[in-house]
Amino acid sequence: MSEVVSVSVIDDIAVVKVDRPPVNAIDQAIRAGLLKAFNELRSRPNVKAIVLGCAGQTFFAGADIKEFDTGIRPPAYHDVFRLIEDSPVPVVAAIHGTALGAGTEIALACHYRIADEGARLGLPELTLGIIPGAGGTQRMPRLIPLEAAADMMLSSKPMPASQAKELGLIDTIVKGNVVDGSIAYAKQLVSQGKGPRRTRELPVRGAENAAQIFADKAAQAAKIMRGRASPAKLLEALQAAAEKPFDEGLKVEKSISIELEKSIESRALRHLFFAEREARMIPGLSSRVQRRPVTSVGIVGAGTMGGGISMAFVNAGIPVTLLDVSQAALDAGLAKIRKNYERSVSRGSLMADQMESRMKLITPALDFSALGSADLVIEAVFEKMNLKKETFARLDQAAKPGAILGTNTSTLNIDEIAAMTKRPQDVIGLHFFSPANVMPLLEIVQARRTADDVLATAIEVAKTIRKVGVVAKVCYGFIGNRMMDPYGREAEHCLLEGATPEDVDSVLERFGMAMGILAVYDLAGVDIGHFTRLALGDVFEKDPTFYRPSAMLTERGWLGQKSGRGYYRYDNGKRVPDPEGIKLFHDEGKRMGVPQRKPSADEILERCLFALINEGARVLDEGIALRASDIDVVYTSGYGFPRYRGGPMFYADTVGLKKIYDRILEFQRTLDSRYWQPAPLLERLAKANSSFKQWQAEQATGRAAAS
Ligand code: T1G
Repeated sequence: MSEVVSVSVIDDIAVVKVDRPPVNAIDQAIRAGLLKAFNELRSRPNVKAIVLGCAGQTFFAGADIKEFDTGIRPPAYHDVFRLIEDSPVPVVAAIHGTALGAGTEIALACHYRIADEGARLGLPELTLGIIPGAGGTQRMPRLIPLEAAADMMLSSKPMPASQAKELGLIDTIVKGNVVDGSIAYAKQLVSQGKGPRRTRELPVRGAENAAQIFADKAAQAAKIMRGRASPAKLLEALQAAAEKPFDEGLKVEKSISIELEKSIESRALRHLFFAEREARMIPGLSSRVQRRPVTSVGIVGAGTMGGGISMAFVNAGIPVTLLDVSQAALDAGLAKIRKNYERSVSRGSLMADQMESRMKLITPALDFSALGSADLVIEAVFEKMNLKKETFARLDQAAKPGAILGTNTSTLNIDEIAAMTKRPQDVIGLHFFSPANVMPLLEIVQARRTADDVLATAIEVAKTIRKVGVVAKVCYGFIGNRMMDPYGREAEHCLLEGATPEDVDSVLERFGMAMGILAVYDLAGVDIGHFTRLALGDVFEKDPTFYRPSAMLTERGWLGQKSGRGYYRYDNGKRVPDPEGIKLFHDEGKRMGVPQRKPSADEILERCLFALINEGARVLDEGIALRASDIDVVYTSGYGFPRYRGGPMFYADTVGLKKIYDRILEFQRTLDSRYWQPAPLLERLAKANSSFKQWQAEQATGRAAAS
């Protein structure tokens, strides 16, 4: 048999086992091996039943996603799965770990499904911009109710075995080794004379309510997956299941799958799947570097960030000592954490006892000495350099030798902060995004003296607390906030040229941004950004129009949502245009001699995005970010950039770097040439008709050759 597919026969039960670490992703070799195995077993009369299982951490975790870019070579999924379904003897799927995508679909093609208690089953294809393409849209609603099938695919959330059993997807749940349990189950089937049970021959469950179900789901999908094509296509395939015979429905599924696999949406989401995993790989940082243990954490500052960071750690079961200078601040911080958990309990996403056990993992403290045993201490005090330096000087005294000292600064120079300690090698930037218990991104900032084991430990901690860690080097604003600067600058300048906040934000939200940049500033606090820029020195002297609107708002105390007014007014929490603010921006623009060009929607979009991308190219050229795909991960998991566009650098490649370069040269002529200077990397790639993807591949090859 092939090295990934093995067959053994125990009494009259054949066991077909697949072993392709790490997650048994189904590729050509597995398909070919299964085809061969099931064909051979058809000619073995002594075999009365077959058990299909996998070695390692999980049953098949889906199709090998890499094959979408390299091409899916024969045998086809449909042919292999049909052969399994047509087996003359019962086939039992033995499911453990996370059966996902084609992993769930192959189980649907089996006649019986057995799972162990920890197993989960899902059809998460929409997370990759595709639909289940190996029969899942046609077979699933024949085993579980149509509505439940639609929910499973629209949510992409794997369901636990217990729920799958309730719905009829799983026949039984076994304790212990699932293959052994499945062999016993198969023997029972044989002894009871039970034969194959082909899913495709079953009627669709709940087809009579199909019209209502699809109407509801379409509305739901349109709301939660704005700008995406695949959800509606999924419903189209499910509709075919409800209305057509199996084989015709399968044809509909196949044509939709082929169409979606080529789409930019799917290419973008597949790009991010691998980009998020590649972000953990740091060239030159050997996987053999010993990680430091992190079993207890100290947090300095019980404000919004400190509270959210504490929750991220206790949610992962890691106890936290939360320190603040005053009892009042500490009580307020703890009350906010409890309020956040109470909201989750009221939504049913957390049990009350889980809330209590998490609150118990937080120990409040007023004295730095309480941090003396923590393995990792993270400072989350106000974004002021003096305060950060003072805090690190105290941490240097209080923290134990070997403790990792993290700073949650979002812009400041971490080398300077580290210099406040006698152990700069233990200092690293851990930049969380608000709300820190929710936002997936963790920008891990490697300072000049940060030790390799500290960096390796930080990357591991990110995974432990279910964050997407991306490594950046030290510069003003690291990757994310540095690129945000020119993006916000253009948005603000458009206001001085006669656009309204609504004009700017609606263009960005139509593009797919979770929220327009000006609404983001109102949420974060207009003053935060203003004072950070003020700390940069003479930026306003050099260019009085530079972020002029936010300066004017801050001067008036119109600080955004927290003061009920910023770029917009907030009436009972509802965002509404503010005619007085708009007039303020326009009058100021005229007073400063800014041409009242009232930029078009397309121009606003290009200026904001191309400024972002151009700065991204500088960040890459300077080595602040390792890969273009890292920037894409930062922006899609921390700044609300639409995942279905793949991130700013992936998006740039879809637009074409030459077009962006030419447009920047145009802006250089028509707008402020001080800002519209093409980044050298962008210029090089545009002139070479190349792309950030190609540049990244060349960098990787170059690094591999050098190592
Ligand atoms: N294809 C290729 N590689 C995969 C893979 C897959 N499906 N799943 C994981 N890997 C690699 C991953 O890149 C990483 O590699 C290593 O395995 C460990 O993964 C026809 C078309 C299973 C829950 O969407 O959700 O079936 O970085 O770090 O945290 O309808 O991986 O070490 O080199 O994520 O323990 C549907 C995707 C496919 C599941 C494990 N399936 N995978 O999480 O490990 S589409 C999915 C996951 C499909 C059919 C359609 C997770 C996991 P490297 P990891 P983990």
